Amino acid sequence: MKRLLTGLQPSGDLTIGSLIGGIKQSVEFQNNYDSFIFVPDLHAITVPQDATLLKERIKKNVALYLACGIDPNKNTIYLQSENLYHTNLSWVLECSTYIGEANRMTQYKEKSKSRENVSVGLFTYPILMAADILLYDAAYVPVGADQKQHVELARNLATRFNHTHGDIFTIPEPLIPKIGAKIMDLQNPTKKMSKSNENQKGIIFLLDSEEIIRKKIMSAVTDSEGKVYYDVENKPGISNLLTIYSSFSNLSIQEVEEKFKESNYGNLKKEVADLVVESLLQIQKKYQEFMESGIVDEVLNQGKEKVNELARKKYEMVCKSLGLGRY
Ligand code: ATP
Ligand code: LTN
Repeated sequence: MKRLLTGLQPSGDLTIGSLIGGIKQSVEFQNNYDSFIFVPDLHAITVPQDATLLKERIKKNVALYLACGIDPNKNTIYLQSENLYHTNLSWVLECSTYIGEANRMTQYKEKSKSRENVSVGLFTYPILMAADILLYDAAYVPVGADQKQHVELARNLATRFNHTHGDIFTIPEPLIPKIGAKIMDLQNPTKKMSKSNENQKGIIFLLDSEEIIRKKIMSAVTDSEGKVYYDVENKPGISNLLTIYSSFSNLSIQEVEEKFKESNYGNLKKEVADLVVESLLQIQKKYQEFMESGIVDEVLNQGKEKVNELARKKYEMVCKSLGLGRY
């Protein structure tokens, strides 16, 4: 069975963007692939984090994965920092990454623009991501559109390494959702909804209360035309709402457009809010149950043991091919 792997940074609370771009695809494919889902906590510290909050978020994220439908019997679930081979392999890959290709990563350019003291870790983060993927021979990596370039870097690094050192790594492919590859900020619909945005009014977090979700959706920025149809370029706000509805209802964009073609913006927003509230309240109920049970530690312990063993084998192959150590 081919392997599928993804991770969601605990750098902020998870949003409906994280659900649609990352988790939903893993849930859909968990019956068909050997699925791995992990918490890339080392990625989160590429920017400063509060230790207490980070620790809480790591547990919350795992409980949220489960609440969103990730089945612990069908998935290997683990923390990146509990497997030292991720950073070991990352170093090896850094040594075969060209400065030029690392410099081309657009997310780094974006994220470093708005900060003063940019860490080297933020710059090398895509290489650690490549290690996360290549360590386990993942064939497919479900991610939102913003992560496509990083998966492409992982492909290039794997291809280069294999070319020089033998057939060591599987070449991974990104799986980008057909609908919802980029959920936009409700207040600024030309910008990705991102959990680390300063202004939280445009972001729907998975754990937002019903009242907050409704408020955020009802005050989403739209346009003045008054007609509901899908046109990302000229109607980014309305198109985003249609996309959100489509992702939560599993209807196609055309079906959603048809459903709302006679609606005014107020009605559309209300229906989107109803659907999002219904879905998130169900997730939140399950989330509470998982947080209160001991299941999070249980699945993480199992995952830790399994992935350390797999990673050790792969890392030894890598070392051997490079002449490192005494293999
Ligand atoms: P940050 O802003 O801190 O970088 P993020 O919100 O972009 O975080 P994650 O939550 O770590 O990112 O992303 C998890 C997965 O969800 C990734 O595959 C990412 O591409 C996807 N994702 C995140 N936000 C969106 C979005 N707005 N639309 C679609 N996919 C998204
Ligand atoms: N960089 C990703 C999170 C991430 C990831 C990964 C996703 C880290 N390692 C490996 C898929 C596979 C993000 O910021 N969303």
